[in-house]
Amino acid sequence: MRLSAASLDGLPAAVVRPGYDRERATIGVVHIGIGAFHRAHQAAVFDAALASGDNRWGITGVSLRSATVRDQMEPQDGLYTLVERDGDAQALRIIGAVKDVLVAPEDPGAVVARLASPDVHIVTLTVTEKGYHLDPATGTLRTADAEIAADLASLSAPRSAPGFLVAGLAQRYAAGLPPFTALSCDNLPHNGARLRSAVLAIAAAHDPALAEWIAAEGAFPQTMVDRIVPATTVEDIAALADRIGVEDRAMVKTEPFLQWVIEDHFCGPRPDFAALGVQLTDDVAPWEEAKLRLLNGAHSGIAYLGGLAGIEHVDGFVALPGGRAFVEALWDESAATLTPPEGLDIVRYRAALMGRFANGSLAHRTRQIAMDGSQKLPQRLIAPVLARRERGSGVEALALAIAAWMRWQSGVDDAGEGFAVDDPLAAETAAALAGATTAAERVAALLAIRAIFPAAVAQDAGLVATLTQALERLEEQGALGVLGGVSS
Ligand code: CS2
Repeated sequence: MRLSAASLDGLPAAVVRPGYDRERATIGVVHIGIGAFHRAHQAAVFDAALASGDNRWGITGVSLRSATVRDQMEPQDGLYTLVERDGDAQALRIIGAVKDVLVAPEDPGAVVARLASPDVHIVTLTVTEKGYHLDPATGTLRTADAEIAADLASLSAPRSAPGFLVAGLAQRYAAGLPPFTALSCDNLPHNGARLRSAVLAIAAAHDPALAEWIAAEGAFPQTMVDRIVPATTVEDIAALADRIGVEDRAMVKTEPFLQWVIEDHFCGPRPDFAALGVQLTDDVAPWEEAKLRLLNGAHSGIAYLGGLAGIEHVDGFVALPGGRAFVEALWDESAATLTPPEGLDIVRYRAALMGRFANGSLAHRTRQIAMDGSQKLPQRLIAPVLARRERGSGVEALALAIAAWMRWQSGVDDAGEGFAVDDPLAAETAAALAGATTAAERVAALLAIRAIFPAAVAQDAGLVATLTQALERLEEQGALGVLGGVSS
């Protein structure tokens, strides 16, 4: 039997159920990119808004590519279990906020119509870094990407996330409705500003008056989102079924921690975010920078070093003395580049982060984090490297993380096992490496990829030497050998 509205009553008493009438909830949110992260993060917050008695925040989820999530959720009436794991402890809560899921390629017009609904006030996005089609190093729109080229030519059947937003906003404009607030919830630097510029570029290509209206009336607040959400496995689904007596193919597993910081700039209604534990602030940038450089920066270092060494999960990496020492050393370097916002104590933040990484019940795969490194490196690792070089400070740990990414691009791990490099720029990194025969040549060839590395990196001879040395050591000793020598 599947989880559904009909099976809710039979669940064990310990499972928390939606404490509100789902039928009365109207759809005030459209979420683009309904993967596990949204279901574990923003949807849990909107679900709490509904439970508080504000029935405006039901969600339409949109998948831009496959029908998988719709096919998992529809037979379950949109219900799914949020499994919060902390060591041996586990809390189970059924989320009822998602009212329906639309698969964009099946019916793009239905998505646009939903975006133009007068009830919709907020559009959230988790389409991953590459879903914005921006040059990772500079943030400029990649107009040659097929989806963007298509949306620039016509919006009759949009394909990209920003294209859908423009089509929905165009219908609202024509109907005399106000725009919605668009909330990027991806780990991009200045995510609101980057989304806004992509939307304005596409809008301007179709109708300058529309672009002006969006620029003047719309809102694209910057956000920082944080919750570790490993991909669900078949074992997770089987274990939950044993526990609750029904099968839930849309379940998500996560940690107890959840943080959402939003720039206080909306152009329409919103839930009482502060009452829901969301931080509203005038300046998200310092929160975002701290999170990207400490949490995500360490994650990427762990992903490539751990991946090369054949370490499957994040907790396994930080259980190694050399692994933990590497993370601390990277944090020492990156933390010195931050201006922490009021209310963020970096020492406590680091200690809490290490505890989150060590959570052994999450099984967060290094391979999952290793995906799309070209899109992640600039804000996580390259930005703090450049900030330190400007001050003449050392970058040993950060350079080791970048060198591990470089070695990862070869598609062979330390045991000689081949794997596919899962990255939108994989063809470019492979082409760069093809003619290079030494570590120095490999570093030079990869640093020449301008979409990832600003010219300042290749021009810094000292930095190039540090990266080359790190890559040589990884090639000679393997990641475990190098980590064995790291102490903090
Ligand atoms: C991770 C993030 O996969 C990755 O790149 O670094 O998804 C990370 O788990 C989240 O940003 C945590 O908030």
